[in-house]
Amino acid sequence: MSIDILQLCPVMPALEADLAKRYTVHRWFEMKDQPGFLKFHADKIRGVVTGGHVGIPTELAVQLPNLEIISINGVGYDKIDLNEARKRGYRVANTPDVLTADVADLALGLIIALARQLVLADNHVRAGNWPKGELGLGHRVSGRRYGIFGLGRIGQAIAKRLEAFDAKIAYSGRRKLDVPYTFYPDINELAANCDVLVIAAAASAETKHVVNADVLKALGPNGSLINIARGSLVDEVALIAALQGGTISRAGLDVFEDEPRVPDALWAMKNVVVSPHIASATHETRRAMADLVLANLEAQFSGKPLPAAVV
Ligand code: 8YV
Repeated sequence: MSIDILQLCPVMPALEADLAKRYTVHRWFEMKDQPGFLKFHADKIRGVVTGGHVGIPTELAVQLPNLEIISINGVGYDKIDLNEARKRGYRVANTPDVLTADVADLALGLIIALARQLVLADNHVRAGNWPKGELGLGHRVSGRRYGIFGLGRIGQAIAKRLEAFDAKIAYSGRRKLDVPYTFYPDINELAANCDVLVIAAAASAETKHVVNADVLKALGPNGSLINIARGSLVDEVALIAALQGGTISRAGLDVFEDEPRVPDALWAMKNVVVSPHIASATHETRRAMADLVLANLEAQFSGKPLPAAVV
């Protein structure tokens, strides 16, 4: 008998096809009558497939009495109530490691795009402005001071790439690690001692708005902020004020507090580069993530250990 899966958000077409081959998939995000679906089919659902940026609202999870596994197409599990999972005894699995390189690559992309004005330069040429005027000078990427908040798998991959740019690397995190970078226990100190502050920590109650007005002040008028982690780590209102008032110089952002809403004030600024949460969005990585999503489901339904269990 086919196993019923609830899919909470779109995933790459190849994963959609693979899921459809193996399971009966119910597409929650396209349903016109979600309460009606739950009334008649909630007890059939044994698995949920969702994105890291979507997770599952607890009020939905509690309505799935036979849920066995939430398989996340992503590494972040901040939008999932792990206590509820432990209490109810269903599993939560994610896709770590396979996306680390891509996310680190995008961090470097944003760093370079911002300092070297790549987006403005592209617009300048496309608008036919090259013969008419100067773009203005950018800033050097190599040899500068970089502060990484969160030196986990992704933070370390960013540091490794920055080493090739002769960067002076410092970091903050839960604890000092055995790495050749300067450790600052406090993010304010990290911000005060770097030119580019890179946010690479997981979202949690502890890290919510960890980048606030004080941290931005410490980063200072020549400082840049890069965020490839989660929007919730940065107080967006404080960030907009800091960019508008010259408290910091620039920001490169792949994630936002209320996605997919990007505040107009951010779009309007030339010293900001934005991307639509694409850090893991390559064919290669999304295929590897898809394989892990499938492997986690497969393991659960055949009683084997999960390849990437969170709970
Ligand atoms: C994805 C992510 O954008 O891994 C995560 O936690 O946020 C991203 O990789 C998303 O989860 C795709 O579904």
